[in-house]
Amino acid sequence: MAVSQSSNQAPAPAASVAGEYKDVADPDNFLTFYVQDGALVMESDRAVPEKLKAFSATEFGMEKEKYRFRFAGSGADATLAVLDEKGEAAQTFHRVGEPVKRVFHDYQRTEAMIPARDGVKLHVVILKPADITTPLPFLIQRTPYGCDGTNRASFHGGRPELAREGYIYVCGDIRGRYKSEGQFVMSRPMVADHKDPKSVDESTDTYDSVEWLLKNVAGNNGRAGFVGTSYPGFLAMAAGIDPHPAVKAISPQAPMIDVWMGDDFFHNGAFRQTYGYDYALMMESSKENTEVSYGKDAAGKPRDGFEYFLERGSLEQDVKQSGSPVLPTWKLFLEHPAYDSYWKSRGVEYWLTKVTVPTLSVGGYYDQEDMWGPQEEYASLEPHDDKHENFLVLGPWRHGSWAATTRHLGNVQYGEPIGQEFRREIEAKFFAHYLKDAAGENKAGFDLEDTASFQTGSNKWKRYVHFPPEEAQPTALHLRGNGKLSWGDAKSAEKTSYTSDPANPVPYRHRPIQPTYGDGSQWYNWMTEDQRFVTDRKDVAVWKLPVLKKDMVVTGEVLAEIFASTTGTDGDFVVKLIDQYPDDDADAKMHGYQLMTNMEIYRGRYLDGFDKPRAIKAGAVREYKFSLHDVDHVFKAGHTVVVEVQSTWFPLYDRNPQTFVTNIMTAKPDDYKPATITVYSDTEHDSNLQIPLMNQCDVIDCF
Ligand code: PG9
Repeated sequence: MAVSQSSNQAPAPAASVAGEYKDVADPDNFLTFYVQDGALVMESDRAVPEKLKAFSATEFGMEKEKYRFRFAGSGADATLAVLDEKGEAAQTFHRVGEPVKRVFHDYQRTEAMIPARDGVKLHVVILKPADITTPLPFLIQRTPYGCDGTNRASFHGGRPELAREGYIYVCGDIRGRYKSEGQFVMSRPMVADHKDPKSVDESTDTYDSVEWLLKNVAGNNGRAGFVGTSYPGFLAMAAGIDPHPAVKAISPQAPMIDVWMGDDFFHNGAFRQTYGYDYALMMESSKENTEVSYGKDAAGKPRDGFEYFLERGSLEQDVKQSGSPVLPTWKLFLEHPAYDSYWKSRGVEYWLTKVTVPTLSVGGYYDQEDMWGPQEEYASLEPHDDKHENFLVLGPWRHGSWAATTRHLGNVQYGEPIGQEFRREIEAKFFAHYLKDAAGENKAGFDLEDTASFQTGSNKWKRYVHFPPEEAQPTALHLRGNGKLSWGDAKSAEKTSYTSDPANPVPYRHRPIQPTYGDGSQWYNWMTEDQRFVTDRKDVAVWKLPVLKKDMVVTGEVLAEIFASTTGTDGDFVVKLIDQYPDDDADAKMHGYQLMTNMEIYRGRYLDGFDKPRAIKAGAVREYKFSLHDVDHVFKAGHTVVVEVQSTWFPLYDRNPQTFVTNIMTAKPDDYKPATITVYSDTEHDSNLQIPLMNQCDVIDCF
């Protein structure tokens, strides 16, 4: 490549490398390079234009970033390697055309401390487009994760479509976090008595923030929208509870709705040991995020979380050996393991009794943290949706991964950049429709009647006038003897037994297990991991249907109805619905792959009510009925349907001692005992999964 030298001898960029470059591995990712004022400039959909420093004739980089761009070849044959910190090529791009310049508004950044009704001051960063003169709506995100880094580049980087549309973007630190005053309370209960100036919660703080912004930020159009993912998703939901009249649209994305019932900290009473321990440590050790470590092993390598939590035992020991004071949320876990008023007061579902503002809930079928929240939020609001303002978007995303522009999740390919499609076709249009004044492409384009779902297996977007669609027929898939599944129920008594030993629990993902958000953590994609790594264990009971002759389309909620006994007096039930790919699948990575489509756990002590932990009578057959949540999946002809039941899922969930103790959080080593679990299949005890079939006749006629 020919590169001319500038007068100070630094290599100057060559116009010959200018162009649009496409990522070889991720074909929806592009980078553009062009020469401006003698320097090479890089921009992309998400990256605001930045001048690059020339390190050599072919190597350029950003001042503050460690990675560099290395060009080779020229013109139509030019390639680009993005080098990581070690100088190794992490990504390769090919030149595909002339440079493409995007729209980047000139966002001006200011900060303010907003007084809440009780005098506590809440910190916000405000980004206002200086290049748009018409009044604009507010787009607000409130967060416990810190707003200091919010600027023009981060807005374009995180939400490129919304940044391009032009909003007065506001990031607010919530009470007690980062630069806001007051006390942080994890999943702060809603009190929502807006008439009492002393009573504050996230919805009143939201209300006060909107009120102040309307009066103090010139050039607003009197409307506000809220967006956020996960904790900020919960905060976006809070904006819709007794909302400020200026709030015209909210999009709670992966919001937690009830952290005991089915989101971050417990699922049906089973404690999420790694997540509960790690998250409280991260959030409550200081006002800012703290890094979590499980220490090093004898060889100086990071410890495997599986061993770390197994050795310590119960949460009480985790806390004692942490070296940290007992943090407020740990205390809550230790003293309130059951669903009492402490947890109920944190449940947002109790407040969702009307659709106060247009609401776009977004959730991932593979959300490892808050899969349940968005599904439950939509379902709670739906009966009250007289004006068709309750919308749902579901797709095969992990926690928040609709923000990315990729075509796959872990090993599973979807063939389209579904996150980008959602952001462009639904999210950007939703906010423009409800918040913007002027008619424009996005304002006019919002056409979602109710639900959009990216159906896996067929890998197609579907739209439903209601979710689940009326055509879906809940159909019993029976767990028979000898590892067989059948659509017909058992005529004779059949059963399946396995022994579960808390000393040797089933890992929930491949080991080693890193701290949740630690270096190299494999937490993000564990729900799409191939289940063959545990299927052959003796403590995992497995049932299969014969290979499917026709596609089986499953859309809606899957329910587990398991009749089982245990030789112990307490126990957990994990049920997994799995799509087993054929050995000759077109995608070599998927040969024989066992992909979970639905999964959930239930803690047996709560059979009489989540607030009433009781011992189970040893040997008695009991019914365990619980939701495996929504799905929209085509089990393709040639695939096999598999169901697995097991009683440990460690260390995601703490181990159940399997002998009843008053408080599992403080269980002693001797309390943990093996137990034999028997799953029944007979006319009285018909263990089955209710599968919402869209093409029932096709499927049942197959056999
Ligand atoms: N999953 C996180 C969280 C939300 C709410 C409570 C606790 C944790 C999050 O990603 O924000």
